[in-house]
Amino acid sequence: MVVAALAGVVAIGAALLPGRFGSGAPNAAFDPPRFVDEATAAGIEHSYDGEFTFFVGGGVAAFDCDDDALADLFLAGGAERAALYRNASTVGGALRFTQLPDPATDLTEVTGAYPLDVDGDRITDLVVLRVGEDVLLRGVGDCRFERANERLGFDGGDAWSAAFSATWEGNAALPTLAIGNYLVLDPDGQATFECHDNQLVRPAGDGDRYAAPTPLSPGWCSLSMLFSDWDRSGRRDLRISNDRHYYRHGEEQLWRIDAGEPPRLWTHEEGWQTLRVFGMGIASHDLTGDGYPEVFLTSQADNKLQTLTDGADQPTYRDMALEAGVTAQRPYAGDTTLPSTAWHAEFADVNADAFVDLFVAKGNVEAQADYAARDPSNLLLGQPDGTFVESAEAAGLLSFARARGAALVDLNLDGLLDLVVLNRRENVGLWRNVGSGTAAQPQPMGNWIGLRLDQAGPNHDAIGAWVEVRVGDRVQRRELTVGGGHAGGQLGWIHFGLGDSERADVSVIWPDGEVGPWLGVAANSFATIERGADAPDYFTPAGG
Ligand SMILES: [Ca+2]
Ligand SMILES: [Ca+2]
Ligand SMILES: [Ca+2]
Ligand SMILES: [Ca+2]
Repeated sequence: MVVAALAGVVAIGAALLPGRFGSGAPNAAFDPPRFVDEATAAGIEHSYDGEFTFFVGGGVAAFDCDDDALADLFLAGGAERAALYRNASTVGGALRFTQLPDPATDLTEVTGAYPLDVDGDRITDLVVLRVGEDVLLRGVGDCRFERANERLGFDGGDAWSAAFSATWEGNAALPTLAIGNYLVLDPDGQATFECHDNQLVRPAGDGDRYAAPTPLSPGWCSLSMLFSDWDRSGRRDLRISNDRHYYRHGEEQLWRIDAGEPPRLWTHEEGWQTLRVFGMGIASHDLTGDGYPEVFLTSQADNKLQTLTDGADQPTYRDMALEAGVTAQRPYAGDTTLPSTAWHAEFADVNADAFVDLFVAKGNVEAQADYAARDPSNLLLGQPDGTFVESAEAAGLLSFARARGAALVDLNLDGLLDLVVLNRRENVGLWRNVGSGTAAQPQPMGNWIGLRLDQAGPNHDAIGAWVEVRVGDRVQRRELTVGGGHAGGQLGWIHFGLGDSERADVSVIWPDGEVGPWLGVAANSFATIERGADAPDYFTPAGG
């Protein structure tokens, strides 16, 4: 039986294999890295709290708000105040954070937030999602923010919002924003059992203010949304994941977004197929190496991994979660006989072996007896054959706190991706990745690079670009997106693991489709790829 089962796994793995890798290409997965719990020591004391309207949400935004290259954190608080923490870690050292109290950012009723530079002034702003009015916070430097709804003509509405994505259409001065809403609230602010429409917020003409929102109707209780160039046409369509707990006739959605045209849903006649899940989070990554992103959808019980069935002519997907080993439908420890409840999901390479890994945040909604109460988050390590292996406990990440939002981000700029998790009613989980070493002596596992993109114009972070990183004849691809996950995202260094390779070749396909040259980038360095430049601009963190 064991031999037969193993043979089956090998056969499936071979079928998933993106291609034969040539000399110098990474060909072996590394062990799990070690994560050290540093939440309390780092000075963070924060949980996501509140009753029914805060059973969902709980997002983390990770981005640099004081221009020191270290990612700072904005944490949703639900019924309690949200909190902004400045990163005071030393490069390669223990994690340290300092709370920055400020009425502008310490908002209540916050479900999540996403960083992006909305007004193009090169200071990152924050779109804050709330039960009630959403707030656009304009960064003014040194981790200070000011409300900018009026200045930018942004109508934050009064709905229960928990999902967001953004894209730039054409040469617009401002990004197009999509806001995902959950249940309709009655006049007393109590939840009904009817799903609210979502909203598309586009710039008014060529101006620097927003037009009135366009409803994306019907809404089916959205908990994650993502603009992505799924067919590599240069057009970014809006995928929405919806919670079937509250709809009878709804489904997952893909809105076709053509610049200057009204949004419209892709139809079944055009190849979109009905899928009904308890949709909570979206993560996308090109796992099969064909240039098109696979889409991971979190849910209760089985999670989904969608891949295009017949290429990019139509949005027809099949589920490959089982063959890839990422259904993660039950806890690997804890209440192992009950189904899981999954929220934030994120692809990143935590052991830098050049095989991307997948983190899935899990936790009971509140006290749903049909689902696991002790439901630890997953760390699924990518393997050369395209499968994933559960490794959270070996990595030191076993926790039974009810996780919601999260971010895998290198918080101390040592090239090892650290992890922050926002929990319901319990303190934030914060883990420093020490590789194969210890807290006192971290030891890198694989080589890595951290990249930022820079182009002229309002979209200077080049959201919508694809970054290709080549080692040997194997290419990793990442689409730069704003959105997805569960109620939070990050903007900052784009991390790639390189395995044992001492360098990588990097090419950027810019948001307008222009293909940049292959540039050599030395391993274990941070570098900005500026559009038109013939070499990377290396950056050394202070004290690093
Ligand atoms: Ca910072
Ligand atoms: Ca800005
Ligand atoms: Ca990996
Ligand atoms: Ca780190």
